[in-house]
Amino acid sequence: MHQTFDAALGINLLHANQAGADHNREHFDEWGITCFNVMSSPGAGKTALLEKTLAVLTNEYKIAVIEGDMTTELDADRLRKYNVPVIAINTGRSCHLDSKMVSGGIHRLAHEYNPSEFDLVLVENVGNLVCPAEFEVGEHAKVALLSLTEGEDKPLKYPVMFQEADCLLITKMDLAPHLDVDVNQIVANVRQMNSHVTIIPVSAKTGEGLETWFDWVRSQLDRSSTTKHQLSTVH
Ligand SMILES: Nc1nc2c(ncn2[C@@H]2O[C@H](COP(=O)(O)OP(=O)(O)OP(=O)(O)O)[C@@H](O)[C@H]2O)c(=O)[nH]1
Ligand SMILES: [Mg+2]
Ligand SMILES: [Zn+2]
Ligand SMILES: [Zn+2]
Repeated sequence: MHQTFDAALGINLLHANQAGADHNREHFDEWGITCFNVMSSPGAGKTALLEKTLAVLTNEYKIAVIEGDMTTELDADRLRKYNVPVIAINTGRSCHLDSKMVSGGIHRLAHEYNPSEFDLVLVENVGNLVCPAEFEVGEHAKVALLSLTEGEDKPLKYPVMFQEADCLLITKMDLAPHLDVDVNQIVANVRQMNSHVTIIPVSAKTGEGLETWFDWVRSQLDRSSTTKHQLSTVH
């Protein structure tokens, strides 16, 4: 975790971040957009999951991506193949996206498109199992990935990500026969940190579990459109 109080600036960094996150959330709500913050260690399969997700769900929803990487547009270019707006944010030396960076991204989206046409914004965070979970960006749900190769103990050693997640995908399930890894133990360790998180084992390679993941995404969008409808009938 980062030091969250900057003595030189005299401000609480997490507090300042929260104000930016609230601003982003207000925009998402005003535009009727649901936003997910997708987080994991480097290489757990975030971009692979987003590729599979865009291939199917762009038939049902209008989706945009905010792609956070320290350098390069490699992931952004992978996702542009699905004909969705992909806003690349290079974080430079920062190992997570903060709300100000995402704010820049969504204002660009609003400048180039009519943002009210979008249903879903997927934010791929910088690969890092620690601080992305601390810095809210205005998302409605946090989606964390843990790949089978990372080990059963990670939910215990890096608790914040697992405590904060609304949905936890156990990725690369196709590798299970090749590894000495106990998936039930991973699930038990995640549950110890977070009793209510939705846990979905998936493989972007074989497609295992992806329908369950798509259904979870659909359930989040259904819920937000119900809320939107209720709000609009109140006013
Ligand atoms: N066997 C297997 N490999 C996978 C799967 N998903 C992703 N990979 C591989 O894992 C590597 C990393 O995948 P990415 O999708 O780039 O991971 P990422 O989390 O986006 O990585 P960063 O953005 O760098 O943090 C690639 O070589 C993928 O082909 C899967 O379900 N099964
Ligand atoms: Mg990636
Ligand atoms: Zn604004
Ligand atoms: Zn960081």
